[in-house]
Amino acid sequence: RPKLSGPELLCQLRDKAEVATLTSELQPFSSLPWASLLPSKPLTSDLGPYRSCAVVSSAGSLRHSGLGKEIDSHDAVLRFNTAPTNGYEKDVGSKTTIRLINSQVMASDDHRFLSSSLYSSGALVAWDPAPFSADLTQWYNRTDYPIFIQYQRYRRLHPLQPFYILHPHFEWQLWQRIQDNMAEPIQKNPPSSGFLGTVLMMSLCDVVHVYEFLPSRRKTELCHYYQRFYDSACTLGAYHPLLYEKNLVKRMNRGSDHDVYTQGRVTLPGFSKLNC
Ligand code: NCC
Repeated sequence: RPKLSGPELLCQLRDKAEVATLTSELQPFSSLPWASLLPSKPLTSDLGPYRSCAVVSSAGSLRHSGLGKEIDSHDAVLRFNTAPTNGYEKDVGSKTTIRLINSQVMASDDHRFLSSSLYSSGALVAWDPAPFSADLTQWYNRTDYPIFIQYQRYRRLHPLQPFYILHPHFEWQLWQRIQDNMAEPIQKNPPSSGFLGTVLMMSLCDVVHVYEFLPSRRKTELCHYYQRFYDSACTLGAYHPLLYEKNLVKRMNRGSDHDVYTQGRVTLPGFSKLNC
């Protein structure tokens, strides 16, 4: 199979990995008593389009980056899971437009998902590692973590905050893009939040800057910028096909290698700006 060029990869992603979220109209959710807690419209019709967007990985290499001002200068900023801004503004900024969280974060008592103010700014988007190509009913009856129970609780406590759930089809479509572009078989686990969020923003923004997904010269074993925990698997991946995701992002990068080296910054075009 011929190796796709950066522009070809971008077009393939645009055409074969469509961001979708659950809506109150969608079966089997529409027949559940709590269906009305789900948004009536998909995320892509409610949010954006934005001109410029920043995706802030949670990598330890953001520490001492001084990228905060640059990150906040974007029209929209996406952050992940429990990544804080308080106390880290100089390196990661303070604006949060969207927070993408995995179902583990919603379920664990440690993260105080229902009560912590960490989750209250911007829109929330949650996802759960659904079984590969399972239908929605199968997934609903056997989620990895109790995403739907926690979703209902959160929505009742914070009814005004926009809150979406990613359609598992999107996870596996993206996974398939990764697999089809790699010579070897990759593990059958969904992409990391980092890759899901990057493609989500490419669907909403004219231009996307991703920070410290491809590590800069600050590359470190420190897992997160906000925690004293060291593990190189955070950057290279274990459960998620992270290394392969990074390989694809590197191929699609329209910025310079120097930008990656000094700022940890990748520049990706929004899907609406592509000429395929
Ligand atoms: O660590 P995590 O990811 O929350 O990081 C968000 C995204 O940033 C990118 N990243 C992070 C650290 C690093 N050194 N390099 C990076 O490139 C990755 O793209 C990552 O996706 C997740 O993807 O949801 C993940 O979540 C954590 C954990 O569940 C949450 O942080 C909540 O505590 C997972 N860790 C564990 O399960 C122990 C992680 O595997 C994936």
